[in-house]
Amino acid sequence: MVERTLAIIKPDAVQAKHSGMIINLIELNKFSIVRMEKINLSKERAEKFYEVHKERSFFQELVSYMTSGSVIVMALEKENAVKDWRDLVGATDPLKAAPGTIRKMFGTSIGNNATHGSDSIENAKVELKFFFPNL
Ligand code: IDP
Ligand code: MG
Repeated sequence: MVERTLAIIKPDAVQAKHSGMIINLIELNKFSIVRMEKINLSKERAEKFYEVHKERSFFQELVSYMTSGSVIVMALEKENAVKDWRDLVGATDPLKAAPGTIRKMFGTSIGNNATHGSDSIENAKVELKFFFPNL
């Protein structure tokens, strides 16, 4: 089924000028970029986006990281986009991520892990609406 998912190039990867290489991987893997925008998240928006993690010990660290610089948000489309994008992104901890994944290549720690991907079709819809209400 053709699906859409939300991708974010996180501040560490934007700052390190890895966005071009990440976008190249997105296209090499046959995703279509339906929308793309470079933005700065406010503290309030970052807290809202990661609301499910608000009780976690790393929540404030996560919010301060996600507001530390620009992010690039994208709506990606292809067959099985949600799972395929998570697979390309790799495990949360770059040290545990498989070779060839974005986090293995560009992540530097479990927090600074270069990219975000929606984890289910339902969450993809919610997350896409959060950034692209008119999609
Ligand atoms: P995911 O991005 O692979 O779905 P989640 O467990 O949903 O991983 O966590 C969301 C984000 O929170 C991660 O991508 C990472 O940036 C950050 N994070 C997760 N675990 C930790 C941690 O133990 N310390 C610091 N940041 C973390
Ligand atoms: Mg997650």
